[in-house]
Amino acid sequence: MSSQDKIYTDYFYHEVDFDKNHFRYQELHIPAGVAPAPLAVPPVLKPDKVDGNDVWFTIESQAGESQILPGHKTKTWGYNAPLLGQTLVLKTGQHVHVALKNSLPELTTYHWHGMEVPGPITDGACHAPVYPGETKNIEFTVNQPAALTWLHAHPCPSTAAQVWMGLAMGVVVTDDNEAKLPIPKSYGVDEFPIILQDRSFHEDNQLDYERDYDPMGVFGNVPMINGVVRPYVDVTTQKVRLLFLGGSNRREWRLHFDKDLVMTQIAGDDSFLAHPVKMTKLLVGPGERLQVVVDFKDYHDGDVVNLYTDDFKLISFKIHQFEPDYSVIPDTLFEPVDPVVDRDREIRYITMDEHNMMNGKQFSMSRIDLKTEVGKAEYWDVKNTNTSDQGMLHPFHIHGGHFLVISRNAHEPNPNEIGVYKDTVEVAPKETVRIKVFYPLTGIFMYHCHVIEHEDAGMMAQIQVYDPKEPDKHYHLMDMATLTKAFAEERGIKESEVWMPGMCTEGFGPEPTTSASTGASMHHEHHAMKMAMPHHEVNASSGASKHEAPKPVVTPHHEPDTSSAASHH
Ligand SMILES: [Cu+2]
Repeated sequence: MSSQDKIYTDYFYHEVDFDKNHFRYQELHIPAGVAPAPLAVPPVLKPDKVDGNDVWFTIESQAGESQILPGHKTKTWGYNAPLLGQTLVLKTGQHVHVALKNSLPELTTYHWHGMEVPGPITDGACHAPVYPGETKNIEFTVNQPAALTWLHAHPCPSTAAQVWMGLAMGVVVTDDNEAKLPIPKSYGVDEFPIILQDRSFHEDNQLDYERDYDPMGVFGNVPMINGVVRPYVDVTTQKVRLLFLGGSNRREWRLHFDKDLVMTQIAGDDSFLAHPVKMTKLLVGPGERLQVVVDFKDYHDGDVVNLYTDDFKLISFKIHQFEPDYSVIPDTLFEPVDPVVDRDREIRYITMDEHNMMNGKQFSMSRIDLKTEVGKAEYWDVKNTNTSDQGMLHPFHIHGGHFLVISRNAHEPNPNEIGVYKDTVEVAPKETVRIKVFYPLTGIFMYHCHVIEHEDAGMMAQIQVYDPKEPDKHYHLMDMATLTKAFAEERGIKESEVWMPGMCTEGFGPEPTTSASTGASMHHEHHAMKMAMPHHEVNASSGASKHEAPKPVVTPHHEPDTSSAASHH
């Protein structure tokens, strides 16, 4: 029996843990007057220059305006585009030179999520700021299998705010293995990147992240799929490959088609699956990428097949005439290297805890939490310690490397996470996921929850991956004082007025009384942030301005408040 004969019909997670059951969950809706529109397919970014195996690109962060809703355009940010970006296509083996240009009014960083690049500068998290008007150059060799990875801003603790404005784009790695596979691969014809996001729009159709801020994670109430609210796809081939990217700050996408049309998952975050997995339901968490092939053979010219998240219609596929396609997805797509873990190597224990902590601590840019030798695989047991009945799925992500999922609570992992390189894995409340981690390159790398508000607020830590010849290599690291000063100068305000969503860790930021933001108010509370509030205290969607919102609950103690409606973190 082939692995493809079995069809899975569940999301592999318990419904009680889904974000829709959470405090302040926002239902999606289509605002009045939004007409169906073709799915935008980001253009492929053209290189500045190609010379043999070397290729040069410029990626420019820029501010612009986008017609997302009828009426006023929305002020947005993007890469070589007003919103999101173009798609960067790289080939395994290429040596890539990138000029990172910042034309935004404030500092940003360029993080290669899923790419095996050295840290901390090339990796592009908070230690690698590019200031307004500056261009910085990086280079790296692509040394990983075909995958959809992505580039996004990562200036912790303002990552979420910049991604919310639009700083995210697809980075597709191709290789010889993919070229040989009989799967759809005509970009924009039968292969579509699908960046799944949600946003809320305020007066004049503008985004207002600070108003929407919620340390438990920000939901938007309008879908934005490749920047389009109500997209359709013209299907002109029998088989179509969809490259889903979980680009929301918080929302999980629970995808399924009309009549439970089968999706054949062929790839995960950082590689193809060893063997394809057929399913009718697919959960895409923040930061994750999952590629599926759908076969429209039972449909005809004029039919429409819809893709939903829960019961909300997300994308319509309009079937046109197509040639029959007798190709068969092979039983083996990829042969992952399964590195050996040295017998004396100890298991690492990582916890994602309430109050946005990791291993009981909030993130500090200047603290190295772990050290490991480059190229040595090791097991990590990643545990979600949420115990309240509203505990969330936390998508655990590592920079700079990849992992194999070994087990969940000592049982088999989900079928679609076997034999695939991943960098982000959903961990359910009270669950321990064992992963086999492999860092191929040296540097300092973050690992964190990819609910972006959680990472900004502290559910993040750093590992130094060292060469044994240089175990104590010193890196120049960013710090909150420098970051706050830079944002103050760029925004023309005092340092004490700088608001960053998750600047909780080192005691910077405005006084609690001057801001309604739950996050800002908690900055001074260091390790005692109270992430949970009763419904009547703070309502992120109330529309109250930052000077009118009710005073958030701040508990200057470590003890969880068991009377609270939801103490997730
Ligand atoms: Cu989280």
